[in-house]
Amino acid sequence: MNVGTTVTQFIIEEQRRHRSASGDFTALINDIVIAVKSIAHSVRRGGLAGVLGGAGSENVQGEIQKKLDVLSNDVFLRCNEWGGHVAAMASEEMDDVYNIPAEYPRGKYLLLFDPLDGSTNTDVNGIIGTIFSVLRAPESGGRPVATDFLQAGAEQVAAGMAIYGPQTILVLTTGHGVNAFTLDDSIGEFLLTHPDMRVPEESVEYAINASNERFWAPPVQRYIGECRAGREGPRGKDFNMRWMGAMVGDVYRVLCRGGVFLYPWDTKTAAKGGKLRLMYEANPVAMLIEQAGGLASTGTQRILDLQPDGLHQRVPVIMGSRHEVERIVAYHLEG
Ligand code: P6P
Repeated sequence: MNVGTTVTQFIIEEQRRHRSASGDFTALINDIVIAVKSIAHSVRRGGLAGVLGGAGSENVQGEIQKKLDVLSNDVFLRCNEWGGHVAAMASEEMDDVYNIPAEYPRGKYLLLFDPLDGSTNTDVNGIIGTIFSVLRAPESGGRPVATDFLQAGAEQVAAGMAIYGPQTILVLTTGHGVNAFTLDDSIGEFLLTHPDMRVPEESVEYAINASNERFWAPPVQRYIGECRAGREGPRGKDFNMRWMGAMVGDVYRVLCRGGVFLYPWDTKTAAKGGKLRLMYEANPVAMLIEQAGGLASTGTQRILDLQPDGLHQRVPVIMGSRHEVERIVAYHLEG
């Protein structure tokens, strides 16, 4: 009986096809996958395991941490610190860089992650997920510092996200397209179910938190207004709106059937630079979207070109179907 293509088999076969990285990379992805499986199990247990509700602490963002935020962050650290593939880690939930304990060897990659994206959904059984990004560590082999992480998103070696929904799905890119795997609980393996995902260039769906409309810049107000005007308006067709409160869920829908996801510049979050974090949210998801043929912009700049100036830097995010993002960027250029 054919088990199907596991993530490990896929990565190894992809490396053979592209004569790329060493087994070190495969082992790193395997450690990340184990962390995702463990988080998925805790998410599924929820109230049965006493992991819902607040942790009674705040993260570097000043956000109240959920118990699952803290648990997921700890799982990522435990699963990735010992293998000798990672030189250091950074997370939405930690102020500074996490250096590998002295008893373990340092590896050649930097791992960044949002261990639980959309965690305000945890207590209402909503969609949540994990986002991760892989960069190269300094060749010096020394103990990385925060500035070593400040690489443009275009430098990412790999990026991915897990969606904890009706299925547990892992979406992965190593720079050669985007593939998604579904967790088969009966054997505890992610199996390839969505090969070579492509974002349709056209779409009639947009995802935005519409309650912020009064805070948006005019180009976004114009674009969303035209979508809302439907067939009677300048677009001449009706649009649909979705908003899951978890970027991983909205972006996975965009990968499956097109659309545009926006958390644009607004006067409400302008002082902080935006809502979404560049290094471990926008960059990895932008790599997935671009590798699937879509576009990812701040509205005026390609996200993957941005030179980061801080580990927890925030940016406006507009990403998805090529023609829709191009239209929004054009509206920004018109002012
Ligand atoms: P709002 C989750 O907190 C997150 O970072 C994204 O995953 C999500 O798209 C967005 O914020 C939701 O923001 O303002 O609708 O709560």
